[in-house]
Order: sequence, then C-alpha cells, then structure tokens
Amino acid sequence: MIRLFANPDHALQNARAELAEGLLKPVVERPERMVRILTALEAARFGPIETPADHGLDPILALCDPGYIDFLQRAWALWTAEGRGNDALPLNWVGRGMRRVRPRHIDGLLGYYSFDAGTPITATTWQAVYRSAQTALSAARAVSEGSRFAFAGCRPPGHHASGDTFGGYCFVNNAGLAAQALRDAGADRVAIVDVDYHHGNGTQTLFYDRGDVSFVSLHADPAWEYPYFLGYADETGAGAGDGTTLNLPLPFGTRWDRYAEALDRAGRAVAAFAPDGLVISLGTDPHEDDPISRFALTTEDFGRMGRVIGAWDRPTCVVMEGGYDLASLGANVAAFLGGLLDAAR
Ligand code: SP5
Ligand code: ZN
Repeated sequence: MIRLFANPDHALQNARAELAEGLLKPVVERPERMVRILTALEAARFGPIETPADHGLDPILALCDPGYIDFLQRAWALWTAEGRGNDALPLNWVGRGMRRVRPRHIDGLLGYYSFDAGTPITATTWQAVYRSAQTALSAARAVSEGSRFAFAGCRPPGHHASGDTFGGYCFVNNAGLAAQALRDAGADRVAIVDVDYHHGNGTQTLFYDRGDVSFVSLHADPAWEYPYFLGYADETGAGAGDGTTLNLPLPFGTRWDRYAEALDRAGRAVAAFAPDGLVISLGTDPHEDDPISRFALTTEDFGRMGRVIGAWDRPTCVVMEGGYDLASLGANVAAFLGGLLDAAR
C-alpha cells in the first residue's frame, strides 16, 4: 500500500532562466515535470493523490537556519525594492581570503546563501518551497502512521539544499525534513538513500555528524559532474556520524549492471545500519534520455531499482528530486513505485 501526496502550488516555482554554459538558458526544472509525474501515477492507479496537510513552519525551522528561512521569505521583496522585476539570481560568492559575513544588500545575501547561479528566486518561489516541504512532511507522517510506502511529489526538489544554502534547483531539504519527521515520530534510526544522478550534497551536510540518520548516495562522480565540491568516496561522516555517510560515485555511461552493484552495496550499508525507516531521494535523471545527465538507465531499470529497494523491507518514504526528460519522467516514477509495491507483495 502506498499513499501519494502532491500540492498544485508546485506550479508557483516557474522560473525563466538559469545560467548554463555561459548563457541564460530556459530552466529544466519546470512545472510540467510534476504534471507528467501525476498523470502517470493516476494512469497507473496506485491510489488517490492526496493534498498534503499544513504542518507549519516549525519543522522547517528545526532543521534549517532561521536566518536563511527569513531570507527565503523576504528575498523577492528585497530584490524588487531595487527596481528589478525579473527572476533573482546570485552573481557573487565568497572566495578564498574573503570573509563569510552576512551582507545587507540583496545581491550579497543571494551569494551568501547560495552555491550556484542556476536556481532562480521568483515572486512565488517561497510559497512553492513551503508547500513542497509540507508534501514531504505529509508523506513522512503517512509512513509513521503505518503506511508501508508513501510518495512525496515534491517540487521544487530539495537534496542540494542544506540548512542554510540554496542551489541545484533546491531551497529546503525535503528528504531531510521527512527523515527528521520519522525520527520525531519514534524511529530511532533513519537511512536516507539518494538515487538522483547528482550527489545530494545538502542532505549529506545536514546529517554528516549525526549517528541517527545515515546518508547513502549513488551519483555521477563529482570530479566530473555537478555539484563538484562534495560527494567523493572518502567522505564517510564525522563525530557521532563517523561511518554513517556512504558515497558511491559512478562514471558517465553507467548502465544497470554497474548501477545494480552499487545499489547492492547501498543495501548492505542500510542493512548494517538497521534503520526503522527509510527515505529515498528519487531522481529519475539517471535515465538515458535525461537532457543534463550522463547515465544510461532505462524505464525498466527504475522498476528493477524499486524492486531491490522494496526488498530491503523498511517503511519507506519516497521524496521526489530531479529528472528532466519529460517524455520518460512519469513512466520512470511509476516504474519505480510499481517495483516497490511488487517487492512488498
Ligand atoms: C535536483 C537536481 O537534479 N538538480 C540538478 C542541478 C544541476 N544544475 C546544473 C546543471 C548543469 C547543466 N549542464 C548541462 C550541460 C548539458 N548540455
Ligand atoms: Zn539531479
């Protein structure tokens, strides 16, 4: 049994352009993505798509820096106060030898709280971010109340955002909120497994020194791929979290055979951690047709992935991350969730 959650306000994140290859290009993280996903889920008849409840700001403030959340809420007003009507993007960052101070001007604040120029803030971004967070919290609640599986149709995605930094189309870490919600509802240990093509740097950062939430990620080698500055195999956790982070970087061109080996390693790590709950950061950007990615998984492989993860036999909250090929996106998500359900039969 799986419960599905999504909020129409996802469409309020509808930005124009991101900086890529030296040009402002049309964003790839678009509202049409969620339309495709929900259409496919309805066609697959997994069950009704529920509107998430409002769990308020407290769970967000418990995981994130309140100064950062205040910035997200006020950024558009500060931006338009400068007489600007176009989407907001950062263009300055702290460099070596400079000070990580919190500036007052919006251009300084955008740089202070971000790590790329591909994640625009619009007039309605905060509303979409807030509802996306509530979607993850509602899916986690469904799992903690006994549903074996839940799916959070989150948009914007979250895994690149830490508690105080946006980037990679992400603002608030939805998977992290779900993991913390499972903890708060009584799970002693929660494992997050991230299968998005890109390393979930924000999630890793949030839980790096915690022993109660493990983070395992399969992703393109950051030496060659975004986000470049985290996700290497020698990052294994710190302090109480020593040994609870596992990064499995994979080469361009990775197909199911190689992916399955890494997923098997992830499964052994999850089994050793013995979590009471599992959060999957689901990106479908490992698909062979993804426009910004360089793995070669097929729609059938997402079904295989779901069956493997379902066989890990844990209460599981699936949180949507990336995946940008509109033609295969819905089928990939449906195949993954179908695989989970097959494994639990
Ligand atoms: C959630 C998620 O998947 N975020 C990904 C953010 C990636 N942003 C950088 C994209 C760089 C695109 N370069 C494309 C070159 C292909 N022509
Ligand atoms: Zn991704």
